[in-house]
Amino acid sequence: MRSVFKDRSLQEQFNKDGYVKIPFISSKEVEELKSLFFDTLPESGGQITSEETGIDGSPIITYDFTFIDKNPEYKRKVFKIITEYFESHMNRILDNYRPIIANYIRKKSDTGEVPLHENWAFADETSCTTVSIWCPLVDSTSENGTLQVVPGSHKRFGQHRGPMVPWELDGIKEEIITKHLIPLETKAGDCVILDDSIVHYSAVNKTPGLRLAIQLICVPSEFPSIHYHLDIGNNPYEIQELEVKDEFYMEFNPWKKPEGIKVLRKIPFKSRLISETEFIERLNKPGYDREKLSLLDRIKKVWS
Ligand SMILES: O=C(O)CCC(=O)C(=O)O
Ligand SMILES: [Fe+2]
Repeated sequence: MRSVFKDRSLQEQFNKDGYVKIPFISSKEVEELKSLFFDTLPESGGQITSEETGIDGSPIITYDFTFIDKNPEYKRKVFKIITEYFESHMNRILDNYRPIIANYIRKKSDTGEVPLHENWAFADETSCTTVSIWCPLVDSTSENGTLQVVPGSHKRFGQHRGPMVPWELDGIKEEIITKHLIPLETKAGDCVILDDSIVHYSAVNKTPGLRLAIQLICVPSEFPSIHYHLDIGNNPYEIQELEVKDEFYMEFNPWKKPEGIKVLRKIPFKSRLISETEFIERLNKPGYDREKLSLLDRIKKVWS
């Protein structure tokens, strides 16, 4: 498997838990990035509302991410700002990655729950790992809705994830939220680097202050980025793996049907919900990235 980190002990910790927490940017950079958020906010086109997604029965959007802003120019600007500040730090820690999506994540008082989810898949996760660098710009605590994760849940569930692909953990979200998460309290300027396939969540900000954070999604430089799309109306039994340019994420509304994009392969799919018992069993088994390895190992054994 291609490595994520330059440092071996970070890599080992990440392999086991699916995330690491480390110092990232200086307090000066934190303050500048915070100011830049407010300076550019007037250019925001506002968030897509659940009615505007065009999906019947789409739940109310409780979270505030740059990614679902209606103005692509604003998204480009935020991407430029965040990557300028983060790139040298990213290069210091990660082993040759490139950023593809940048978000400011804003939680005003009494708002901002981010439902239990895994981030989408952005590359083939049997040969590499994509990560999110999550960096709060204010101290992030249980009270103001810090990031919470299920340790060791990376590469265990929902391998081909995309906005239109049903998620196998949908039926047990409440159980996971109440029993399996741990909050990662994080100082402003420190970061959590998480495997995009880790199961995570964050609660409402119960403090009067603003909880502001940044997320930068990064993929290995030599890998194309992909997007998994399920056209439920057309064929609910087939996920399309689309090869997309990084620019795709700037113009793209997650609920819109992607058009005119190369289909790399079609993956058979059957929607299925798993029980909490199966969730726990699979947490304790090797991930889908390992299955391929162990098969290879088995072949090697036969021939050695
Ligand atoms: O900022 C949060 O509370 C959630 C962040 C998140 O979902 C992510 O970085 O992938
Ligand atoms: Fe996330």
